[in-house]
Amino acid sequence: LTPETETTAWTEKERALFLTLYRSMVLIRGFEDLIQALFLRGEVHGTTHLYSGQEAVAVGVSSSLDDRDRVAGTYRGHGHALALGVSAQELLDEMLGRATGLNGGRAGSMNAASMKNRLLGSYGIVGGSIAAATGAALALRRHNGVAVAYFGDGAVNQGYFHECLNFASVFKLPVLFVCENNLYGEYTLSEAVSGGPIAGRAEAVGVPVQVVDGMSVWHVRAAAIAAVERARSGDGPTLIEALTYRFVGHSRSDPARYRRSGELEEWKKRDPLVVARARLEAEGVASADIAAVDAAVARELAEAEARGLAAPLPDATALPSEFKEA
Ligand SMILES: Cc1ncc(C[n+]2csc(CCOP(=O)(O)OP(=O)(O)O)c2C)c(N)n1
Ligand SMILES: [Mg+2]
Repeated sequence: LTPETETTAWTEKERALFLTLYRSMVLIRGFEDLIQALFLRGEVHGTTHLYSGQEAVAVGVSSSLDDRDRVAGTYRGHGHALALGVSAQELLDEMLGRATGLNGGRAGSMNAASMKNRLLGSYGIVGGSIAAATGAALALRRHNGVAVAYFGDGAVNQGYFHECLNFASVFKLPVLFVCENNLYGEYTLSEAVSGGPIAGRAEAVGVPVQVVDGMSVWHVRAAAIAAVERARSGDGPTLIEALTYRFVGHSRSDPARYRRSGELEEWKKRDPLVVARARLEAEGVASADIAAVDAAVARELAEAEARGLAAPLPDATALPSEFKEA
């Protein structure tokens, strides 16, 4: 894998693609900052689990997928959704509980789903995404599609993880098991509650593992491309363990005081946006082009905020369409 600072003589097409990936990461970061601000103003109800710091994982993986594929995200799922092309407006309206939201304002932060964007759901049950993707893979293999499950380092101690990896391995299902290892499950260091490394668990049931730098969209993308190719060729699942870090607490009420001293600062040096900007610049992408992306995203989010806050609330007395008789 190429360190971000090395130049590899990108083609014009690559330049455009990589600037798009950068834009997607900037959008996720800006979206999460906006959600946090709106939450503090009492505009976002329920809870939120922000994706800040982990952007390179969803963006790198999504860049390896196409229309045949499906994704199961987690409650930390705003990034999973945006990386698949869900519009910031629809997702924001959903968080604001508006009728114009992705799911009519009824899913909120933790349950967003979008079949048109290949997102099966954002699973609030830890490990639930693993089961959903494994099941989806049974159907997808008929169409040469691939299923992706995002889950955290905490989820590898769930029964789902062991059962599904074994099942997918035996039946050679086309699944990418993407473990976002951000070191913590809620307020607990995963190391303190896990009897052995994550990779060993997958390898024990015949699932190969790629451990990647989860702060580099290029490292994640390269691993995902290889895993997708393996899955589509009928060779079975891969576990991608992306080493990453969340820059904020677990959820809205967590000040993250359990962090070890200096830990956040160390990881911020590998902020996926900083890493990506450095690489883009090293490849000769003009600073002005990068700044233009930043400005365009800021505009998009400001407009989305104004529109979202003005959007109508759902009719609380109307039955959601799924309860109506056909
Ligand atoms: C089955 C189940 N058990 C417990 C919880 C409570 N819970 C929510 S998030 C979380 C931590 C999960 O950590 P990890 O898998 O590392 O994901 P991260 O939040 O770090 O992305 C727990 C225990 C839950 N939602 N579902
Ligand atoms: Mg975790």
